[in-house]
Amino acid sequence: MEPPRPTPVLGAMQRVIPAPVSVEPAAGNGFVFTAETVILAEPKEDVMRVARYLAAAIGPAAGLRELRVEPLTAAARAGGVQLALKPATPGPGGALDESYELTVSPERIAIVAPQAAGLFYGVQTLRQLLPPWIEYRAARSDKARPLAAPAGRVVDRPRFGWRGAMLDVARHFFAADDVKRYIDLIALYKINRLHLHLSDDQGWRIEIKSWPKLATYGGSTAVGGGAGGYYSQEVYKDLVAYAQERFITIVPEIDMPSHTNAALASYPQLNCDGVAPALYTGIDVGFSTLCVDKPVTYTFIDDVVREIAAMTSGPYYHLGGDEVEKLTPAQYKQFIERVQAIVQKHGKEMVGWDEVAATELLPTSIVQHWRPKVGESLAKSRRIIASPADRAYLDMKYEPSTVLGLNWAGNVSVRRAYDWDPISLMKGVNETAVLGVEAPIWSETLVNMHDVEFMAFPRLPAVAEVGWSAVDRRQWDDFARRLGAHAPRWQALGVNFHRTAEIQWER
Ligand code: TNX
Repeated sequence: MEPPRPTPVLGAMQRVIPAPVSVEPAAGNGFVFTAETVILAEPKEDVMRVARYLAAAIGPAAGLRELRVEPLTAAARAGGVQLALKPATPGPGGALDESYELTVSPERIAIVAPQAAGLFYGVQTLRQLLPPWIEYRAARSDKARPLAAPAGRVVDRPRFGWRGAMLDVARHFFAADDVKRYIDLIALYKINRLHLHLSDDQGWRIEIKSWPKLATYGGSTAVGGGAGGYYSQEVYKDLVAYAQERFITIVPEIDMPSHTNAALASYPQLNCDGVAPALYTGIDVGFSTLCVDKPVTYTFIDDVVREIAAMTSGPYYHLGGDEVEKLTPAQYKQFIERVQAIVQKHGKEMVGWDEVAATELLPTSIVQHWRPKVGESLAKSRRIIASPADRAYLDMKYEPSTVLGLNWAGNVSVRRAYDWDPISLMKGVNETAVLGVEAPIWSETLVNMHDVEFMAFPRLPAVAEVGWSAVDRRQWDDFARRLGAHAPRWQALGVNFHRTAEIQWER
């Protein structure tokens, strides 16, 4: 028996965030899911993984519990939801090709991409084409619900290879399940890096087996004096794998030489005077520093980098390097260059906040621009991520009346978070040096995921589009309209988003 035809979701093709390269809605019926619908995937492990992700994401909503996944063979090319690879054209410098094409017709849904990553992004677009109720847990019953995707074609590829989010798990600790939820939410917007700020004055959040007190003592509190916490190595590895399955690379950061009170409190020998300070639960910055003249400091750093590098599948390691008030410029320079060599020795590419641009960097090292003013040293940097605080810091208040957040870089409305371009904003910087963008969330004022979500939504999708979409596809009024249409989906996902008056929210 034919299932009842659902009312088509008007304009679903027009709501995709980040804006694709091209979207062509087609006249007539779209694809209707039935009990017979199968996912046909090229029989390769990473493609099958995307297929299983898709099956789990939409199958239950369609009342199919799990859509069946079968190998895509020539004979099977007739119908279903197809995930297929096509020959890749290698990008400059062997860059990963994250493009995809998605075609929806009454006969089939086809996602074609050169790499599994592109198939995953095609799946995220497909998810956005489907009605928001698929995201409700309650929709995951065994009652069949009519589900359809609108007909049309999407051709898409990202502008930048680095589309990041950052979570400060040091000022307040967020447990692994919270981080997984954040990973799931950012994946919907095709973010592909999650930078974890794993240590700061107020807490050390990752188990280091050779220096166990870092986590057990240094991780025992948080801003305001709460309980703190840390990830065991098993839990961290599981997070890395969970992110990787969603094509997100974890970028671990252990901030140094400053922002290190938690480490200094855990081990007296890391202090120049050999005396451990008390744990710190305030929100000042710049006051702490590792003892850069002691050999033990570099033994400590080598151990930390080695253990973290061994657990991190991605190529990056972030050494922080920001807001150092207790060292001379010469001491700072020597320190960063020495730690950079340690990072390189352990096979990772160094990332540092923009202060590191004043040192001698290796060609592979990456500078993360954060201070709104662009300094001369940034202009000569060869690899740059744009996180200008007055645009991309999602811990800034939206407006003066926002209760959560800080405002040292001003208020960041959704429009401010959206209406900028990394290349024209960082004047004097070589265009080809810009790897992409990242939206950090610092957690001095954020105590749980409810708070984090309030700051991230709706600004995270705004920065995601800055990172993904071509300049000529980005226009504020159009974005604001698309964004308003995402409210029912966030509601279904249980996202605590800020209903800012800048946007007309769809109900
Ligand atoms: C500046 S951004 C900091 C952080 C704070 C943040 C608050 C950066 C490299 N340093 O230590 O948490 O401002 O917005």
